[in-house]
Amino acid sequence: MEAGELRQRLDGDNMAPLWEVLRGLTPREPRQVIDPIVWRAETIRANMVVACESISAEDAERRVLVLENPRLRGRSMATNSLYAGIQMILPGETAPSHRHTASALRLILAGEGGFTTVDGEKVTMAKGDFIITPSGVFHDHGAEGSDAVMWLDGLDVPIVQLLNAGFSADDTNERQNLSRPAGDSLARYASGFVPVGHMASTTTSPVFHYPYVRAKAALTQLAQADDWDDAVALKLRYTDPTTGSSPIASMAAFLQLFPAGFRGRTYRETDAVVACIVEGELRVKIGSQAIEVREGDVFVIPGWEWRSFEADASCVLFSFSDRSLQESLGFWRSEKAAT
Ligand code: 1HN
Repeated sequence: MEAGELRQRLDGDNMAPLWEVLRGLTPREPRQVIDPIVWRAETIRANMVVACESISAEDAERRVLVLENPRLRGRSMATNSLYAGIQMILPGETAPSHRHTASALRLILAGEGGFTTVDGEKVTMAKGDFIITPSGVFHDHGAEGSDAVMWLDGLDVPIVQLLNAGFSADDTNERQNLSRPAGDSLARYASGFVPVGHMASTTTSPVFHYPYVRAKAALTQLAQADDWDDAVALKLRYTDPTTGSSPIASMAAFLQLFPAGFRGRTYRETDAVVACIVEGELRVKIGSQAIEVREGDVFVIPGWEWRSFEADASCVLFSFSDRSLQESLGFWRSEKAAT
């Protein structure tokens, strides 16, 4: 039977010839299916000001500007596997308590007096803090000081969608009742101890607040060791201190220090990355594009695309990706360019 005729015959029976699509299903290497992109801090803030005039946090449930990759518009995706957005809460507002299957991670960008309550424990947010909301736990946010509070949200929404395994529910109260004192989980699980009898979870960290003061002290101390990687400089991975694994199974998050004068080697990794400058400035080469990024800029590096970093002054970079998921599946690969 002629190819077109066969295809048509099979089509009617919900079948298709594999030999016409095999190479597409198993490419020789990952193809570029998303674009590199930068969302500038000024643009984010300017649009957020207008959004704040247009809707309250209560009415919006979450007042968030979704960061969409130009190749994935309308799908709430920064990369194929990651959702990213910028959220703002004005003084006195509440983002009401709810829960869902998707896990969230947050990098606090601006404002004092913000808080999030995760599973009954309230956390005060400070700039540079990393906070997680594990799958299925109630979380609400608010701002109790005089500042508007803004942060970067990262969620594994596209992964949950792919698996079609998502549930969600609203809480009975706008704000959760507090069931544990502030600082409880940090003291309990991130002070070099775990409570006797604690059984480590394989999926989420019992610690959900990673204060920037602690992270910055670690970076500053480790910078003195001078053992920079030639591509990623000093790159640290956030962990569940009770297991050493990623705090969230589906997403990995990193904090990275580039020393003044760093000229990084070109490399590539299979995970697409969402990154945000915490302090300083960076020149990033992504494929043939060169971009300069400053504090508060958010950018995407497509998976398996060649990239390199250069810093004239010291720079702190936050990033997250699906690397932990890829690693758990045995998919993750990296490669440095020949020098
Ligand atoms: C969500 O619950 C939050 O809790 C932020 O702050 C962004 C994006 C998609 C779905 C749920 C939040 C979200 C979200």
